[in-house]
Amino acid sequence: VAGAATFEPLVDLKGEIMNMAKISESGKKQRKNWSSVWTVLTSDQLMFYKDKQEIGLKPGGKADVLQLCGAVIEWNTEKSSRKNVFQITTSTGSEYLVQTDSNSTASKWYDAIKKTVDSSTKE
Ligand code: I3S
Repeated sequence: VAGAATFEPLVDLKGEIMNMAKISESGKKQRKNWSSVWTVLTSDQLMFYKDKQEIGLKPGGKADVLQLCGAVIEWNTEKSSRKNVFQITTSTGSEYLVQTDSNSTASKWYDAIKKTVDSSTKE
């Protein structure tokens, strides 16, 4: 149905552990502090959960929820010495670094997030 909300991810990706550091909040720089998070992608959001048990619970939990509409995703080699780092900048000016040592896992998530950014931005 045209215009109906869908929560099916374009690419089914959920519940993988990655490292995440939020480096700015609404345009304000924050101290980099890496943490391990369970990462879930939906049709228009990316969620970072500290606790696997919280995946699938209603919003309002402790997850970091990024709206991907209007976001930008780019590989980044400057802001960390770690490998396979990409940065997501949301339309509200928050910046997140995401990283995992596995090249293929990082590429898979990068590609899926990019697709989701593109599709949710043109809607
Ligand atoms: O950009 P920085 O300051 O080199 O980032 C490092 C810091 O976040 C560091 O925390 P402390 O400032 O508490 O030492 C982290 O432990 C490092 O992992 C950060 O560097 P990398 O290159 O891992 O992002």
